[in-house]
Amino acid sequence: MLVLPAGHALRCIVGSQKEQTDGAVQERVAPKQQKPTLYKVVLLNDDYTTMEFVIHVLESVFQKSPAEAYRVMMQVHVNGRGIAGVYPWEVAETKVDTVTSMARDAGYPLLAALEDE
Ligand code: TYC
Repeated sequence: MLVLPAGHALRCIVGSQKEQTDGAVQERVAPKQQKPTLYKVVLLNDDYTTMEFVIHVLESVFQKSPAEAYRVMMQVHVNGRGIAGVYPWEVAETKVDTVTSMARDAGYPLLAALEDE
């Protein structure tokens, strides 16, 4: 039996079943789920985290180019929030944890959150 964590993206595991018919073996394979459910990692604005630090996070954690990191940082600064990246659940959750610990280590209140696609 395959046990997955609650809310895991991989919900469609049926496995393969074999049926014996007159010596012929028929195989039925459940179609694999094509796309995992994706989640947005959202950065939230605050008045204390420096722009340089947010750019550094976007480049190092979300693999943004310097120009794209600046664009996303300004989007958050002006609109209050912005999308840093879109990932499967476990990757997105790890990115949020990484951003949070980088920010706390540096003494900033920067917040990152997860959002359904
Ligand atoms: N508003 C911050 C400032 O003026 C910059 C900032 C941008 C902070 C994006 C957080 O997610 C953020 N220093």
